[in-house]
Amino acid sequence: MLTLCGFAASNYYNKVKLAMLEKGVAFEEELAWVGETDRSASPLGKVPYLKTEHGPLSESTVLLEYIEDQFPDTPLMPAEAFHKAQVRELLRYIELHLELVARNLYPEAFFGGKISDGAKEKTGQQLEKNVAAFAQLAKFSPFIAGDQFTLADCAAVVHLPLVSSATKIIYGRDFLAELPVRDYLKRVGERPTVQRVNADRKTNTELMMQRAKAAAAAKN
Ligand SMILES: N[C@@H](CCC(=O)N[C@@H](CS)C(=O)NCC(=O)O)C(=O)O
Repeated sequence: MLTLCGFAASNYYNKVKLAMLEKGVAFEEELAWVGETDRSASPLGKVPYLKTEHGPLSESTVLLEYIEDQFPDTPLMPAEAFHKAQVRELLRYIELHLELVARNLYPEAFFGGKISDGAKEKTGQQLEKNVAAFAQLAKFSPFIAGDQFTLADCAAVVHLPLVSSATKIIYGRDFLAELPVRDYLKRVGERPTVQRVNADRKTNTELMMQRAKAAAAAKN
C-alpha cells in the first residue's frame, strides 16, 4: 500500500494525489505539516513524500513518474516517446517556469507577509516571459497536451489557479487571462477526481488557517 504524506492544502501534494485518483491506485494519506515531516523520508522537509513498500521517495514529479511506471494501467502518459517528452516539457514549464516563479509572490498574496517592490518587478517580468513561452506549448484541446489527460494536467489543475490568483492579487491582473485557462479548469473541474482534490483542499486549508491563527495567538 502506498502512503502519500503531506497536507491537502499543498498544490504539490494535490498533483500527486490527483494522479493516483485518476489511475485508480490504492493509497492512504498521512497528514504531515511543514515542520513535522519525516526527514528520513523527505530530506529537505518538503511535502509531498511517498512511502512505498520499497522505501520512501520525495519530490512530487519523481513520485508521479514512479506511480506511472509502477502502475501502467490507465496511463497518464502517451505511449510514443516524442509525445511523452512533450508532456514532460509541459510539466517542466508549469512547475519550474510558472509555479516556482509565482511562488515568490505567495508570502504577500496568501500569507499576510510583504515582498519588496524590486522582487515584485523582477517576478512580474519573468512571469510575463514565461507565460508567453508556456502559451506556445500548451494545447488546451481539450487537455494541456492534447486529447489525453496526462501528468501535465495533474500539474496544471493545481498550479495554474495559484498563478492566476497570485498575479491578480499582486499586480491587479491575471497573467493567464489571455489563455483559455478558465474554460479548461471548468472542464477538468467536472471530473470527480478533481472535485475530490478540491474539496479536501478546502477543508485542509481551513485547518491550516486555524493552526496559523492559534500559533500567532500563542506568540502574543
Ligand atoms: N520541488 C518540490 C516542491 C514541494 C514544495 O515546495 N512543497 C511545499 C508545500 S506546497 C513545502 O514543503 N514547503 C516547505 C519547504 O520548502 O521547506 C516538489 O515538487 O515536491
